[in-house]
Amino acid sequence: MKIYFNGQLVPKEQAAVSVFDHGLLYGDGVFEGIRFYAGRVFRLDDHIDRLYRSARAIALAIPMAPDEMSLAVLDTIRANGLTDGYVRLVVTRGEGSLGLSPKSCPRPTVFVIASTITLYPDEMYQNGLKLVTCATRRIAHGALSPMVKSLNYLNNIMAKIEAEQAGAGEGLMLNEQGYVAECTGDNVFVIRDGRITTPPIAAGALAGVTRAVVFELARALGVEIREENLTRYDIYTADECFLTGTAAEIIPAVELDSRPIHDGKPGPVTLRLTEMFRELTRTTGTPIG
Ligand code: PXG
Repeated sequence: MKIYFNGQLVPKEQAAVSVFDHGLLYGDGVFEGIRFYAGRVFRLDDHIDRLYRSARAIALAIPMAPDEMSLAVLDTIRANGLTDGYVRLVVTRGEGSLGLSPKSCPRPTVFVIASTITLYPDEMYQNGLKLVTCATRRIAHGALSPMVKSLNYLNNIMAKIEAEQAGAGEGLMLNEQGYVAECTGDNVFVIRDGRITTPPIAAGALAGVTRAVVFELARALGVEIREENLTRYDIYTADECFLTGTAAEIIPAVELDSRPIHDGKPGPVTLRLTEMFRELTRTTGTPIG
């Protein structure tokens, strides 16, 4: 396996960050998870844009241009001879001395891993997954913007532990006001009376790349879609519910807190969107070359 590491493709064994890297010491850095399908990288530009926005928000100057970063992603995939898989792109504050200040870190660490991904079992796409509401609230904008895809995932990890302990497929996270924010690694949508609704970004959701694709697909289908604050009530009483994410794609959610959503089966709009999404992943994207 070849890893892109600070400008070079190196064997996995040589791709190691320092114990003084602030990405490790403080979770100081940003990342992206990107999928590629059938020799094309899905929504590469959207992921690169978000990476640079996340970095800007934490005052981290990425030492290369976005175009070069895109090429690094493509080169890494090609060097590993892959056509379908998953890319993890990470930029940390870099190596520095002990102490929070990024001033001791002269050069960010940039690495790209291209690998395969274990998908959720097919059964979950056919039958849907169960959600539970987590006691851990989504981090507030005033603490760390949930828009930043940072290396600080403890908030989500705490919620994920709760979901797993409850035997659920995913955990639903609320914000400090009690409105639905998102799941631990996915955005959430409900459908009622033929209209699709998802929480606004300001409710504490990440601006998901897959979320944006769903807006495009809904419009192509002629189905109304909007951003509006949701409470758990809206999910308990929805006709359909689904989650979106780079890893999950579009996956139906059929239960929240032991209450079946509608008839407890994936709904028709969710299934149609899933089909359309799969078609897009097969036919669009930046060629690996
Ligand atoms: N919310 C959060 C908190 C996320 O981390 C999403 C929503 C969905 O965004 P995208 O852009 O993927 O549609 C995410 C994405 C991983 C992994 O390795 C996590 C994500 C994406 C890819 C891989 O756990 N989270």
